[in-house]
Amino acid sequence: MLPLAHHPHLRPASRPPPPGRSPPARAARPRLLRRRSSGALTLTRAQPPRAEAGETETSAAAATSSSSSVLSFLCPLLKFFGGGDPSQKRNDIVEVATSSLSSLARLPWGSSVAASSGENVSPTTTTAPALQLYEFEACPFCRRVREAMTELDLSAEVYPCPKGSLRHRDVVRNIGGKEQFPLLVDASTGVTMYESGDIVKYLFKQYGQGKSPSFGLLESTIFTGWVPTLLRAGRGMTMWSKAGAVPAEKLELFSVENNTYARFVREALCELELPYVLQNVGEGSSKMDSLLSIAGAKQVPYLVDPNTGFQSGDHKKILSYLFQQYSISS
Ligand SMILES: N[C@@H](CCC(=O)N[C@@H](CS)C(=O)NCC(=O)O)C(=O)O
Repeated sequence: MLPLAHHPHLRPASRPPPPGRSPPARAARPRLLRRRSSGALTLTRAQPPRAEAGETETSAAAATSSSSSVLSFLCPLLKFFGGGDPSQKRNDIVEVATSSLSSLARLPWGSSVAASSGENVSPTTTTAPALQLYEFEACPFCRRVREAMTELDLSAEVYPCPKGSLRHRDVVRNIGGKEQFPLLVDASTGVTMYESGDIVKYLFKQYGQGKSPSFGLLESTIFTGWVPTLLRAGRGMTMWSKAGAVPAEKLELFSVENNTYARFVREALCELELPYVLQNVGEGSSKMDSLLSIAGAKQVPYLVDPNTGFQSGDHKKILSYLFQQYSISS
């Protein structure tokens, strides 16, 4: 299936793109059933699996709604404090310290594989995963979904939707009628859904081979989910004002959700609104050998840009490459 952002029946954007930037894509709205879940709207074409009996639906819903309100206050504040040009030279000590503390706050989630997805993925630039995730890096609810994907050893096409997004937010509105993140599209089952808790349960039901989300994953968002958002001062939240054109081919990132250095690269890809294939390679991943053969080492982050041939496992080189290559001036 074509990624939604590349759907052939796309309408022109309501906002003009900046120079050198492709026009935003609009996907034809799929036929969706609507149901109420946890007080929020979930959209689905096929009925997603129900939550396991005994799962803490109510507490997760309560946690979700209170953390939503915390964030609605936090996000504009972070934009104020965390503003600035993400392409500028950074203070390495502050960067590594804040990202390491973020990783600590999210232990033990998103580091290792808990259940094999059974996904037969060969991580090459030609493989298109069936899962499409519309998200932004700083969003704690999106983080929970990426953590679950790491635990399930799942890869996904990521369509970053930072604030100020020129393309992907339009696509999300067209699919589900509102800008809410995360939004998951599973092309292999036809399921399309909002609500991070529902998405995590769906992924485990569909790809977890009987396993459940790891202890506390669903409930943890209210406690420490916001910590990386806060510590990273809004990095991976807002589109960079000089973000340039989108390349023909998706970039490919080997990443572990809770890795200190992989976080920097995901933040940059988000700030540039660059779609990419996220190859989650947590500890125990079936894709480790492929990473070894591509990168020469089992290390993350590792970025491959099929548009230019750029490949690197050095996060500083990757950041400087991305902000140079994909700025308006390039
Ligand atoms: N209950 C939802 C909450 C999702 C949510 O509030 N997401 C925020 C981002 S953290 C959002 O979509 N905000 C709207 C925006 O960014 O425009 C979930 O768990 O997925």
